[in-house]
Amino acid sequence: MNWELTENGFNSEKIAHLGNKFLTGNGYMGIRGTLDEFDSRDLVAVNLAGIYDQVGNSWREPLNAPNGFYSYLIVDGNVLKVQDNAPKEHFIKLDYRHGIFKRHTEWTTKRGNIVLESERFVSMDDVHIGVEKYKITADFHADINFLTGIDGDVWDINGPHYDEIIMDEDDCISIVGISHEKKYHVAVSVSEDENFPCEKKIILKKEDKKIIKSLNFVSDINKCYEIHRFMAIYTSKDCENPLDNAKETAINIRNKGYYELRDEHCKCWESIWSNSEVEIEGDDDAMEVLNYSCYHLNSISPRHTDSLSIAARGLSGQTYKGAVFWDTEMFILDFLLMTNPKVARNVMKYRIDTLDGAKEKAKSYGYDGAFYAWESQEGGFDACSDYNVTDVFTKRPMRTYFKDKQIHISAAIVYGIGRYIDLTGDMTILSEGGAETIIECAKFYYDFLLKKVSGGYYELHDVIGPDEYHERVNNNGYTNRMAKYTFEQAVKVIDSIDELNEQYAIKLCKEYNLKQLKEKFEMAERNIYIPQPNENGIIPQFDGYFDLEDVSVNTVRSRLLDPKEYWGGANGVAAHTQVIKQADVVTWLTMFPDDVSDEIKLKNWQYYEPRTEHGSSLSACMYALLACKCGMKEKAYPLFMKSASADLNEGGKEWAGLVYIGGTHPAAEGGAYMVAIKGFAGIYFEDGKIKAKPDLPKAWKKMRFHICYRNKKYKIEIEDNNANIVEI
Ligand code: IFM
Repeated sequence: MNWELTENGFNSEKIAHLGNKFLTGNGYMGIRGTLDEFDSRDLVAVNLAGIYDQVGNSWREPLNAPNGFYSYLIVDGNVLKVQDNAPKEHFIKLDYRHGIFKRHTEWTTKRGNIVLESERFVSMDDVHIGVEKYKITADFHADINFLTGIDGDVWDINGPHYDEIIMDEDDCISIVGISHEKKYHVAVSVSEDENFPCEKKIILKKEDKKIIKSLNFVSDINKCYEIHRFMAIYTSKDCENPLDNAKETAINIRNKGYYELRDEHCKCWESIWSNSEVEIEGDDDAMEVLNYSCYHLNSISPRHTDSLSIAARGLSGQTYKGAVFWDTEMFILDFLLMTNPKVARNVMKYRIDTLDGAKEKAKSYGYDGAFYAWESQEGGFDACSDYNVTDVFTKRPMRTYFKDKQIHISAAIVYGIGRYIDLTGDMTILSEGGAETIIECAKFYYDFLLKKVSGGYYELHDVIGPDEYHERVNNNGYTNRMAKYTFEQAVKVIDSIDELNEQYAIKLCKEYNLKQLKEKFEMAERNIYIPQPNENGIIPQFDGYFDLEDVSVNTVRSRLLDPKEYWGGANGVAAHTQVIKQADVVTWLTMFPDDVSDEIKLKNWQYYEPRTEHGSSLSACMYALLACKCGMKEKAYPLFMKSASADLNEGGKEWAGLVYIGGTHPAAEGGAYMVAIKGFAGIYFEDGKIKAKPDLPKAWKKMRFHICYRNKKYKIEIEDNNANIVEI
């Protein structure tokens, strides 16, 4: 399999897309696949995980660090930057087996040709470091100034976030940015090889927000000059004195040198792949897109801490406020559980540790229990604004209700904890706050319930389901089903209180009247209204759904007056129709396939798929998974490919007006993994065992992968739809 992506030529229109596609990351930071000479205008970002800042009334967003990989060439007085000086030859590559970004650019000048090659990575071995190697070769005696430095003029959506930029230079150069709201210090230091292979003159310049070293030399003909740079980043969330740490690290790693650091980094990637690589014989395209998806998930998995989650756009920038959505639990978690359960624990621990934020949010709406943030940041703060969309016609902010009404988010947390325990067998998470989290989420739904006196049912009104185009509906089937599941889980936890850590169990008994809560939850679980299939076998997505206009997605699209118009909300083109944004009933039936017969599953798939815009990258994988369950692998396959290619192909939504909304799509990538493993390979877990009912796409002759389950690792091979599962 080819573990390399290549993009030939330079096209300024592609800067945003390639920045995502060629991203490198290590869970602590992500560096967009941009060129050395790019700056904030080209969406350069060294995006940091889990550290946020707010300027004025704008959205709070994650911090981008000053860019320590900034460099460019001046040859014979001419600035060689691809944006301004068209290269003779140019390509970039991503080795996604090892997360190494490479560029090769050749310019022709009046006196001859000059080639710049570079290679960089952010280390998997030490998440605070990044290293870059440059090679400069000219076929004439070029008068070269190689300018390298740190660019503190950071790309922000709602910045600038650094009120103050401090520059420092001794054995290395450094910039410390001090953030506006929280006064976080973000320190970046860069050292370089001391053994430069020629006479050189170094001039240090500080211009505006950049600190730049100029290495000036005259090159020999066709001699290759190699320069290595060593970058370290620390923030005041990591340690007391980030500048000291960054400087010390940047100097220490220089002693190891580029190649040793690269070897250590590659070893870490090999070990990561020993759990997460998926081999598919007979379909190289599928194998490549799937492993490319795994590459992204591996690049953003937080391994360096034990309580941090994954943002909806990974580490590709500030889009979606760098916030954590239900994407993590419902789309990404299975990948983590099966390939790196420690990280799975970490992301669930983040939810447990942000329970207070969720309780605060519930309280602010007058509810009991825990209502998790729709867009969660530090401490569980909900970053989602009341006006999350701008109307294209009036240019006014539109009132949206994602934050107030997507109550299904709390159930996703409960589902995540349940799934974690099921696949790892690790009950300790319950005693570390997991039990309380589940109980508090159940309390929230209990308080939200409305009792229909006549029918004796309990209902959930005024909500938004996964299909965000229909706001403030009653009895969204997915939401009600997930609430029912939450009550079930809460009852289970209360029943197993004796299995928890003794001190923690005593605390819970003091805090709650568990007997009373259990009775309430049992009654709610029994009586919550779950929409049933109609005479045609179709489950209404919410009350009154079938009364809406039944038109095709294309008809709805043809009614748009502006291509960027929002389809949902009060006046959206889809709002009064049955056209939905993303899998909704289908998500429910995928999560709980035993709720209905196979015939009903199929009927619902067939009804809803043509009515789905797939306007969210989360949609395709859910349809693919249910298609697999309905024995329709041929329908599942293109949806699987679409999900796995979310970051490979151009054409995704990248801009909303002037706001960049692009970035990587971890949920689609996690979804693609689920389709391959749970869908085509048919892996499921029952009675403490891994079982499989494979139904591979026709071209897939063999499939090989490893999964972790209950503290053990298994090698799985599938051939002729037979699975061989061996513990290793
Ligand atoms: O969580 C999703 C949501 O379901 C659809 N809009 C984008 C969000 C982040 O991926």
